[in-house]
Amino acid sequence: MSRSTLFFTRLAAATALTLCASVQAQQVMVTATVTNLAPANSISFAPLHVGFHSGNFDAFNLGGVAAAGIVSVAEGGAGDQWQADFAAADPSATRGTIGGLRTPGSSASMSFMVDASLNPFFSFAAMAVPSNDFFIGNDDAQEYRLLGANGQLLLGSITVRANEIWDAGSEVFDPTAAAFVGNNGLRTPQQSVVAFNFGEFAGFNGLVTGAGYVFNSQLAATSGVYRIDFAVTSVPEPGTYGLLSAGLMAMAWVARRRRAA
Ligand SMILES: [Ca+2]
Ligand SMILES: [Ca+2]
Repeated sequence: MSRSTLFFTRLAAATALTLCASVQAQQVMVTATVTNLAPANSISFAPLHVGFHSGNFDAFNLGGVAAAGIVSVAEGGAGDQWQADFAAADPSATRGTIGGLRTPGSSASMSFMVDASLNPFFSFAAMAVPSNDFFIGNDDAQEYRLLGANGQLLLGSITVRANEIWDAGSEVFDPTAAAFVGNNGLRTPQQSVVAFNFGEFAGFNGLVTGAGYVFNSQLAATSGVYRIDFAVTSVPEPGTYGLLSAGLMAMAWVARRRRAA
C-alpha cells in the first residue's frame, strides 16, 4: 500500500469514527404542546418556561424558602431569573419559553433541538393566574426523564392537577396586588415556604380578569389544569450528511487505488 493510499485509508477510517461519534450525540427534535385543561372562566397560565437538561437544575423545594429564580416565575411569570439560574447550573441545557397567555382550553406548541444523550430530563415552570405567587413546576429535577439514550421518547405527556399547584410562599394573598385581576406591581412579603395550594383561587371568584372574563375557580383537588404533550422526530446532526459523503468519497478513492494497483 502506497503512503498516500495509507493516508486516505486512515482518513476514511477517522471519518467513519467521527460519523459514529456524531450519531451518538442523538440530536432529536422534541415538540412540546401545552394545553390549559381548566374549566372555562377558571385559571390561566403565563408562558411556560422549559428546559431539557442533564438532571441537576433544582428550582425549589417543598417546605423550603423560594429562591429568586422560582419567585421570578411565581410573581408575574417573567421567569428571567429562573432562566439565568438554569443556564448557570447547566450551561449545556436546551431552554426556552412557550409563549402566550394560556386561557382555559387554549394550546400552544414549540419545537426544540435536544441532545438526548446529554439532556434527557425535562423541567418546567409557569405562573398560574389570578394569583399573587402561584405556579406549576417540578420539585424533583429528575422527576421527568423524557428521552432514552437512543433518542426515543420515554414520556408521552405530563398532566398537572389542581392539588399539584404551588404557592411560592413569597407574597401574601391579596386580590388588589394579584397578577391578572389587580396591580401586579404591588406586593406584601409572605416570608413563608413553598407549599401546595389551590384553595386560594376561590378567593378571586367574581373578579374581572385581564383577559376579560369573570373568574370562577371551580377547581377540585384532582381537576386537571395543565398538560404538556411530547412528540419526537429524529434528525441528523448538521454536518452528518457532509461527513457521510466525505467518508464515502474517501473510501471510493481508496477502492479505486487498490483496483488500479
Ligand atoms: Ca426540589
Ligand atoms: Ca402566597
